[in-house]
Amino acid sequence: MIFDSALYFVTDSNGYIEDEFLSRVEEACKGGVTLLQLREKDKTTREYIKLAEKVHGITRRYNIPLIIDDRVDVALAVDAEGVHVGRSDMPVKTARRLMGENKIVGATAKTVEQAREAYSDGADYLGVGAIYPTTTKVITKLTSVDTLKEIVKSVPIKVNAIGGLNKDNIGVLKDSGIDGICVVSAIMKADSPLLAAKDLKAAAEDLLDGFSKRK
Ligand code: TZP
Ligand code: MG
Repeated sequence: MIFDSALYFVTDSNGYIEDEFLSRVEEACKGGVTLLQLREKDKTTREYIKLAEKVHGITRRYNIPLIIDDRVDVALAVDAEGVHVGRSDMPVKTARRLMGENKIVGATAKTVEQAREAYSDGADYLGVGAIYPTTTKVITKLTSVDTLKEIVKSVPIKVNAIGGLNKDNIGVLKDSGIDGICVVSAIMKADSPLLAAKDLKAAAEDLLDGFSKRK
């Protein structure tokens, strides 16, 4: 599936009542997000599916592919456009087999070796980070921009940077060869997710201008 990962918004519903969460998701879509991941860590399977159906209703209206974090079963249940698997989730190979060739499978990679393995196992894109320390609840280590650049050079699939990124600090990624940025709080916690997404989109386009090699 062809997709644009320039501005990849990873959601976090923590601290929001559902209506507020969904309206923030919609604002972000309106603001120009190109890819959206629903990332839920504490929901039951039933709750995850219910929320994913609602989010998919929104993303479909904006033609934005929906990626489900961690859970192939939830992705299949709501016919999401893809799934993202981390290092302790289902192996990329298995996720690819279950999702089929026409869905997006994303993977986390923190080293060149992990990146090569994810690519050969069938991943369509890699999330690499954390580039900066993050306030989002996640178990992660920092990945240097040098490692990010090595990863970009070592695989022919899209690579997105993640972790503590905002419109004022993504300059370090200039000429890194990445295909896009992933953000959680820069949009999720913004006063206006719509304006935040707009600003980030412009900043990302500026950053990626001329060198995104895998469109
Ligand atoms: N993986 C590495 S860092 C991170 C994830 C899921 C969280 C990024 O969140 P934020 O708020 O954009 O720093
Ligand atoms: Mg995961």
